Amino acid sequence: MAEMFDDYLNTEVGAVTCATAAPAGTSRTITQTIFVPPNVTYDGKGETLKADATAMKCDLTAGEQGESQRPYFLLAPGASVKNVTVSYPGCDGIHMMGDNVLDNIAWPDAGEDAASVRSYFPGGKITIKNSNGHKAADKMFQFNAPCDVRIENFTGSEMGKLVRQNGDTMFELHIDLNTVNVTGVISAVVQSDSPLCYIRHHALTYQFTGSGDKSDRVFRDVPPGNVTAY
Ligand code: ADA
Ligand code: CA
Ligand code: CA
Repeated sequence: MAEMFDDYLNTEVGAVTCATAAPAGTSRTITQTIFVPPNVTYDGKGETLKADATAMKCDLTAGEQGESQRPYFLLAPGASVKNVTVSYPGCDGIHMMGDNVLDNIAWPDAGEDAASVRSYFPGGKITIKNSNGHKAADKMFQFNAPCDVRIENFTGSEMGKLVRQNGDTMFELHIDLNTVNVTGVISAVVQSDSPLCYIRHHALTYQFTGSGDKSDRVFRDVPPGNVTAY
């Protein structure tokens, strides 16, 4: 795996800590990305993680949009994380390679993004459930590779976009939003430039910042025929 993702690991992550020891369920500061091996579930047992800003290259300027920040977690294919608070500084959140589940994750103040599938990765089925995310100056969840995404029981506030398919990419992305409530949305609930972005939604509620009709921003630039309510 190290060879396959050599470029990514060297430029984006550096040294990693393998998630082997069982977390104590308290608060701790991390200085390296936590790597969760294939098909392993990391159970934080309610722990609060805080990134050491220097070691993790966190951007502490307003909006925290630096692109060289380390992720808190790197999830190998089939790996999952549950019961963790990713606190400020949010850095580059959680990187997912594909076929991952995030369950009961809180991002009280997301960094550059809260979770993403980078373009280096195969992608696959991604489930984000029973979670909440706040203060994402730009994107909450970012997808740069083909995925089948299910966001279920998610509450969020203050964000540019809940979901962003990487700008100018044309790959196929499926997004299912089930029981999702987002408030303080600045620019879109989902934004994509791809004609192959398909959205299904159920019990989705949203509130935009400012006044005026924002109805064309809910699924921004997504072909209306690709959106289904169920
Ligand atoms: C920006 C950037 C992409 C990618 C993305 C991300 O959109 O242009 O190349 O890095 O952020 O995954 O955070
Ligand atoms: Ca980014
Ligand atoms: Ca990012």
